[in-house]
Amino acid sequence: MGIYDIILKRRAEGKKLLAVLVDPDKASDEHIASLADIFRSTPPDIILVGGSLVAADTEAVVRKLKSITDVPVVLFPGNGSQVAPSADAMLLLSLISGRNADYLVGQHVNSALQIRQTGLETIPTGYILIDGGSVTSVQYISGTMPIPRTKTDIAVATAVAGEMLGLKMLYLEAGSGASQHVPEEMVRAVRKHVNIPVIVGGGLRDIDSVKNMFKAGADVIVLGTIIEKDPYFLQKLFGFIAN
Ligand code: 1GP
Repeated sequence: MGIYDIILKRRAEGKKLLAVLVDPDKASDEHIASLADIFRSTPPDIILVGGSLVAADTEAVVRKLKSITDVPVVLFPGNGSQVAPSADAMLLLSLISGRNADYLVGQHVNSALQIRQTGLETIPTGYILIDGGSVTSVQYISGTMPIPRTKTDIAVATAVAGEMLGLKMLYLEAGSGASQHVPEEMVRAVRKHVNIPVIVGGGLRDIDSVKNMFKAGADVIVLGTIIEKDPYFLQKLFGFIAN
């Protein structure tokens, strides 16, 4: 079963998914060893690998992760150079909140044939950047303006357009390390208007926020910075989920 089908199946069963984002530039051997330790008892559902600006060899990092865990590894590429054949799937992200043709379709054209040769499962995903209270790497690198936090109607219209265009998932992103996560009200409104899975990430660093995002209708939550700082946060979160 492909990764997208797993996500749909879990959703049909009323389950939520947790994804941990690994930035290849921060994936030191020490960090991967601590992830290996934690994933033995509290594995996330998905590992995302990628970043807006990556210097490290993504394929090498994917291989290391595959050697320490059976958790599916899904590419979350900041651009067309982050294709790693050893991954299980790739989010084919189109930055639909922006008006920069390069991130809407240009990077995809550059890497399409290479991706096809790898045989990777691709999951077309509408990437929607929401103002997270500070300028994030993705905003700067993509040269796009995020949707203002108060403009729920624009977020909804963008999400509906993405669904109508045939995208299979939506990713509401405040940006890695954002000072504020995506507003719950916005997640709730988007959830109400679309049927495809909704991923939410950026600036989530406490249990209540994760809980509230799931309650608002997120199907998948992405945690990056908090796990880099405190990998054992996953255990605390599992404790909460178990209770
Ligand atoms: C970034 O949504 C992810 O693309 C994760 O964000 O690093 O803030 O958890 P954080």
